[in-house]
Amino acid sequence: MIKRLKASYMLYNFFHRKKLQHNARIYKKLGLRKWYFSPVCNKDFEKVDRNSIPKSDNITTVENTQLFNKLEADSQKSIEQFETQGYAIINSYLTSETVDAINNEIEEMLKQQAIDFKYRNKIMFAIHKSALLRSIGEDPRLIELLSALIQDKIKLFQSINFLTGSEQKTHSDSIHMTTFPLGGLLGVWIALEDIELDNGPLHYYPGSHSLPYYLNDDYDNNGNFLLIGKKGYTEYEKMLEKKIEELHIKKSVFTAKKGDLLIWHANLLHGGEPHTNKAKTRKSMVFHYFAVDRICYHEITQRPALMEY
Ligand SMILES: O=C(O)CCC(=O)C(=O)O
Repeated sequence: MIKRLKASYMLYNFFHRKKLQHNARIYKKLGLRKWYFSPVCNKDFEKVDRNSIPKSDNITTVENTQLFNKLEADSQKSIEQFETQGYAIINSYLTSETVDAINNEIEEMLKQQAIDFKYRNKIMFAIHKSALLRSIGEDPRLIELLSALIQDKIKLFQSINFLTGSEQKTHSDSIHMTTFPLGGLLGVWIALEDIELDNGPLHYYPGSHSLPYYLNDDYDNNGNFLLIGKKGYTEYEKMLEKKIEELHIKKSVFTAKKGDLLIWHANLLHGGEPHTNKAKTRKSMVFHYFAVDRICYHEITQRPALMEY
């Protein structure tokens, strides 16, 4: 019950004013009567015109970005179909040496207990501990390409490192990391070793980003004035499973080579396949980016997102 109390999140947020100024500025611009520490969810924006938040100016086109122009034709082609497919793959984005350096860094940080696993097998926010990881997530050429893909200025929000398959059921990141207007998030997934069918590859549903954004409303998880919704996360997963079945959409599996990178759209349905061969690891890294000129929050828990500046 305590975990559902909006007041407990508000108290926590109250002491993180600086990291919540980003949203507060936009609330003010929109005339929303909301404190920086208040709960926030999609319902708050029902009456707000999405065009009242202009997109960032001066964002170059994908074809004019430095990274795009250095890529092989197959990766360029994949990036060009991002808008229709909701994902793009860049083959051999990182060199084998860079990937080895990342894996060594993770191993060393685990040994030093500078980082640890959360939610079973996720190493969260290692970018806060490693300049190397942060420099990869914040590589200006990658940032430029990602910004061009959504024609909005973006900023690295979090990293997740895995040594084993996530085995996470199909979801859209927009239930976890949401924006107003919707769509201001990108995920970047990097294979830190070869990943095959038996060590839990990433899966995704091409084109699924064009489906509606399924949010708290869609599985009766809005809660009330005092409490966030009471439906467990498995209820969300079940709702999506049903939608996928009804819609007959087709799954793809990303069997990746060490250093390959996949970008997903804020609403692309994706997850992790079963990791059946436990003799193997599944080393990978995810970066999530928020569009800086949007309200950034967590729909499922109705918390504003704490942004590092
Ligand atoms: O790496 C995976 O298997 C899935 C990761 C994922 O779904 C996510 O970070 O949103």
